[in-house]
Amino acid sequence: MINGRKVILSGIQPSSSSITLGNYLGALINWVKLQNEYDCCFSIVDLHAITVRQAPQELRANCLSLLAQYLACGIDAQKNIIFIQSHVPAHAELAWILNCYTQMGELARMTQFKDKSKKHHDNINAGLFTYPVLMAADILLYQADLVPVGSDQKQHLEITRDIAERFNSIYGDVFTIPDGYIPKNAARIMSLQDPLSKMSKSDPNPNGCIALLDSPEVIIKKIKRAVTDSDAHVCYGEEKYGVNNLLNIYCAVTSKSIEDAVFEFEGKGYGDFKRAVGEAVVEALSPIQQRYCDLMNNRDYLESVYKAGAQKAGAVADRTMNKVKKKVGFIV
Ligand code: ATP
Ligand code: LTN
Repeated sequence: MINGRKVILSGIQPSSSSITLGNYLGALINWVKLQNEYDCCFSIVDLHAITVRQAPQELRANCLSLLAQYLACGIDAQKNIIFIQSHVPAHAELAWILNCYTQMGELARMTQFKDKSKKHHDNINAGLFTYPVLMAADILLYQADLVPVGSDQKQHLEITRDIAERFNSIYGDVFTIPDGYIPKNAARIMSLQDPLSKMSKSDPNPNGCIALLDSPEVIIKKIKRAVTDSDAHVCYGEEKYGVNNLLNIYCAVTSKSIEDAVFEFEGKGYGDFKRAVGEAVVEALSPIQQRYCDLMNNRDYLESVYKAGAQKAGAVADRTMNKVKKKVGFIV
């Protein structure tokens, strides 16, 4: 609780110039829904992003752009704490302490570590390995009750709970034990080119992923080229991974149920279906893109948002940090 209200914390890595439709539907769209009921902290997790090599100029630009994307999607800078992770030193500080309460074996089981080590076999750094501990620090610093994320983050939430419970069992009630908030339909949006793998910001094949900032023409084209199957029947089914994914996207952006969507496309081919999905995505993203352009023309405003965010987040984080340091036995 921050002001007697339950707390939410979540974050996205500034690892690309635009977030994906997966990030939007899996995470951000829920942040917007939850911001009226909870005290929310939304972070741009740049410390996490450097577990993969980033060009400095691009990282700086991506952070500012991601902030504008948060705001353009409807995150309210007055109601919420929006901040850049590296602006609050307590994240790195608590991550170090929690590293000493986390087992190598626990971290070695993380599927994201295994996936990313395969993708970046020339840079399997220690940060990539301890990435979940930093995420645990992000969450526990703010005593978050709820963490809205896509289903790929389930395992990281479990290890966060384990670390918090272990720490509490030694030192008493220091950390709130957080729960995940994972959407039903859009928990895992898949690549349009390989519907067996997750749509991801850092996918080298741009056709697999729809960026929030893609133009209407590009969105329509990418969906038209999306991998489906030879069955030509719009329905939800086993092994119809591509069609299932498009149905999930369609339902998430239009708020329709899967049954209604299947009924709507009865007797229609994949061409009509893909056109409708493309148009629905364009309609959902266009107003966001317009707001994004306006915000990017107002750098002073963006700067004022992240500066105020750093101050507010820092104050909350320092309270937890003080408690932790005393419990561990540091002189404070
Ligand atoms: P990267 O490609 O750099 O690893 P990413 O696109 O996987 O990044 P993150 O910044 O790691 O995205 O994740 C931000 C949020 O978006 C997390 O809550 C994550 O669960 C969610 N998310 C990411 N990809 C998807 C997806 N394909 N479907 C649903 N949610 C997703
Ligand atoms: N690990 C997440 C990004 C992330 C996060 C967080 C999400 C870092 N810190 C705190 C929720 C809460 C990812 O890789 N998608």
